[in-house]
Amino acid sequence: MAKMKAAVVNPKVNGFVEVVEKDIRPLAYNEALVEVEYCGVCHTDLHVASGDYGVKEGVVLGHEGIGIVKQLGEGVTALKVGDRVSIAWMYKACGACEYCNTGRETLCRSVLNSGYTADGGMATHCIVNADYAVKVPAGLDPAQASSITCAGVTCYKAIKVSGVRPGQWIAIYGAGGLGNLGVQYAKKVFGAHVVAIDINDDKLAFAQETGADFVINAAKEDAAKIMQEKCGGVHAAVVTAVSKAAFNSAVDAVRAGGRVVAVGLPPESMDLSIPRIVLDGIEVVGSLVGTRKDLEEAFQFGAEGLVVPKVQLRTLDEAPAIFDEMRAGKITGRMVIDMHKGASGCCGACGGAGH
Ligand code: 8ID
Ligand code: ZN
Repeated sequence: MAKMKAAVVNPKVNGFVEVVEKDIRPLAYNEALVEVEYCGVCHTDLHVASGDYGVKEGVVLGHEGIGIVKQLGEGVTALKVGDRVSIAWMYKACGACEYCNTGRETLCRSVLNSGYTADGGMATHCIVNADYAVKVPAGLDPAQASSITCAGVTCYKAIKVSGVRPGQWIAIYGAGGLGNLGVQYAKKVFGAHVVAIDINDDKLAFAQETGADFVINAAKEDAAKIMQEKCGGVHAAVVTAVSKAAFNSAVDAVRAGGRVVAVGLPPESMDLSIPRIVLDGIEVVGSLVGTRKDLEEAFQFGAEGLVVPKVQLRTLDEAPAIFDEMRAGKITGRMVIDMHKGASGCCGACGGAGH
């Protein structure tokens, strides 16, 4: 049986992630084998590895994968060998329920998620369901496409859900892997005015460079108060920060009738003042990644150069170190594993530098 190298969850090792060799299982009906080129490390991978949503020992992490189709299983019509495709959080849905049939497929009750309930893309190889692997458009750099596969599309969709219109104000809480792309989509695609809020000055400096109209360090200042003073409260807020303090602040930062879109996944509860919600007509709504169509759209804006993910390439062997850096809040932009960089079992022709 052919083998692959993969970053898997192991609660017993330091960082809860280890790189192992695994068998590549045979393809089932409508599946394809993808040779992974790049896979970004999302904070959700850190939540999964840390057991925040239950113990997932042995699962291959990763849902920001990009790779090339190498082999087709029986029945595949949607893909051909050589296609460049994504391995996104939505590994596969049922395709038949009320959610799948009403444009809300990410909410399908029998969905499988890459790197959580299905083996994901943080590996040299990954098996995908052909109908759920979204093609990467020509002209989009595959390493940058990896970041759009989760971070980009999640923010793109959340801004759609926020209902913000051109010329209105939106707050993006958390300027990390997701948030810096949220700033770019909000500004360049939706035509909104953008406030970026974080607790780290480096991430805020980057948010400012990529289009934020102004930034606030929530560790030093009262973000909601500043937004109420400077722009009369924002029309919408997208919260990607991994802290309930940011969710609470967002409710205070929006103007009457404003909408708070919850995206970050800290495993805790937020406070909601009932009079604030009722008297000011505030809406709080969750948003989960994006549909295949959302991803196609989010990719296209990347291909057109409107949104440019900041990626730093690393090796698969560095996966445990990347998780430590993310836990310590040290990453600006996205760490992306280049499966060919320093890969053992690589053809050698590139000297480990990548193909
Ligand atoms: O579909 C979804 N809803 C979805 C998709 C992908 C990721 C949700 N997520 C979730 C992840 O599971 C995670 O909980 O979004 C969250 C952010 O993911 P990320 O952007 O990949 O994480 P990051 O790069 O570590 O960035 C987090 C940022 O939050 C800031 C940090 O400084 C960092 O820049 N932050 C924190 I922690 N506390 C803050 C606070 N109180 C804060 N920013 C502002 N205020
Ligand atoms: Zn993610």
